[in-house]
Amino acid sequence: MKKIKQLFAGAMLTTFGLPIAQADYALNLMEGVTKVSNDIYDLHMLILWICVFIGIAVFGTIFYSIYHHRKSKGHEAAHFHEHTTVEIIWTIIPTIILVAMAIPATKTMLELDDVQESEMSIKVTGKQWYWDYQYLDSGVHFESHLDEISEKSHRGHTIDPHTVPNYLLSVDRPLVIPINKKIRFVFTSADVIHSWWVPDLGWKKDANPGFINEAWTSVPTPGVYRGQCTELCGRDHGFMPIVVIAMNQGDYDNWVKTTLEKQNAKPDLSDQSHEQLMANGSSVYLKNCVACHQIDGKGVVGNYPALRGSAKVTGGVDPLIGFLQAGTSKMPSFAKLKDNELAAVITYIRNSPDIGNKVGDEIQPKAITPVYDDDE
Ligand SMILES: [Cu+2]
Repeated sequence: MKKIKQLFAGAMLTTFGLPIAQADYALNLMEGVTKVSNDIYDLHMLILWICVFIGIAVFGTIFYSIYHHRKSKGHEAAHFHEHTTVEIIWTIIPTIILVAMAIPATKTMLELDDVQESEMSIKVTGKQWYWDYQYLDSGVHFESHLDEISEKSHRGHTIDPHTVPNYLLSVDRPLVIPINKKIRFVFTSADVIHSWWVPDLGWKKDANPGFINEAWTSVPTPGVYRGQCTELCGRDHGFMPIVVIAMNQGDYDNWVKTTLEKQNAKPDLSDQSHEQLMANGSSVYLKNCVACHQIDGKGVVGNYPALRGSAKVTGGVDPLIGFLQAGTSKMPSFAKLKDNELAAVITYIRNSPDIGNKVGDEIQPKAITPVYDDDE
């Protein structure tokens, strides 16, 4: 089996240049790391082998009959209609096979859906175009965006994607979970339908606006598990990957502690240099603005206005701050950004050569006057 896999992988690589075929799952489903994913894999193999057996039995009989009872040998077709015994047999046997397949399938489905006795819960909200993770027990709450280098590579076309590690499968902030703990996920969406899928966990779940879906996992081995939003309809679902890091309970507890400390710390509102503001602003822009206004600030004609040369962007600072904090019917409010992030991104869009603006100023965090309170 391994040899066939290698041959297949080699053929895919030389014929189509597809390095993905080298992965272990090129020829079959991957087994995943959780008990549920292993059960799904076993179920899949069981059904597959039943199908293979039926296929061989049915086609074997057909080919044998055609060959051995051919006309040139002097055989003649039988002329009979209806045969009660045969009809009963070909009804009963498939029924037994179907029931035999339904039993393990139902067992696995029930196991998949059983979120009872979960030890912790994480709320996952799909947003255009990132994931929002809220740990309902500890209060940890953050957004998880496509990593900057993948973002720059796929939008700017200046970085060769082949040089980007885990291209389009890396995020700035991964979802961290403890191993050997039953974790319940609740899924919803703030805008359109998304679909949360990490193959190693064995399942995927739709995140629908206005609905809550549930799923659970318990990962036995520490590691990094990658996945993607697999919703089809919509522009950028392919650019909101998922990274799950499973770690020992002790490491996880430390992570929660440091994350909460950072999360609750007051933002640094001291003055920053132009370079600092521009670097931070670029990072904020890539996470929050680039999907609509594009990496070159030209926007999308008819849909998203250009920032390049825009009077609103290069004009008065206070109206621009107010506009970003308030949002419009077409653009969400960015009051969620901390004052230092807002100051940096405003500096960036007014001064970045990539965006095509050069006002020659810098906006310091202190200049941000809150329209809405920063705190949620
Ligand atoms: Cu999505």
